[in-house]
Amino acid sequence: MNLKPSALSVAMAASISLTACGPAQILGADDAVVKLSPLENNPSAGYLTLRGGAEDQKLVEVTSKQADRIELHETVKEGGLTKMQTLQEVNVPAGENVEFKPGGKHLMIWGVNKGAIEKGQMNLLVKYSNGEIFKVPAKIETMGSEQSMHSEIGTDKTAGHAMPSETMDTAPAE
Ligand SMILES: [Cu+2]
Repeated sequence: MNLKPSALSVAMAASISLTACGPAQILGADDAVVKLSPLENNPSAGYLTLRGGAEDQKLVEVTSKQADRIELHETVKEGGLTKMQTLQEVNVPAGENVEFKPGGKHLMIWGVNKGAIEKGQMNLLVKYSNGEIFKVPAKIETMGSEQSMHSEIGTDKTAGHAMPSETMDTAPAE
């Protein structure tokens, strides 16, 4: 099947923004969580929701003082193969929410510092193309405590969330 859910959700969002006459949504980001990799040298995954403002923006960078490096990634399925792509930026249309979630867009985070892990909390700095930077608190949870790593990242064999350039050869999901 070649359903295009993205086109559908864009259409739905457009009709909502036409009928809603309230104040324009304010640019920001929230709902952040970091799923800590159980293996120290493997990257952790991060999820959050970007909130579009009055004008179209792009997410250009996410950084943190409590981590060595953060990349923007997207898990994509192509003919039964699952792979991760590095994203240079993410479009955040005016008034729309862009969700980072398992199996889709996510943050890949290297070197979360020990102090943050002990506190169970870190701050993400979310930078948009207009230059605005938002500090977003993220709860740090251990990957695989209540759910297996596979179900966290998606339905595929992305255990350990291998390095970004790697293509993962997996059986079709579902
Ligand atoms: Cu990734």
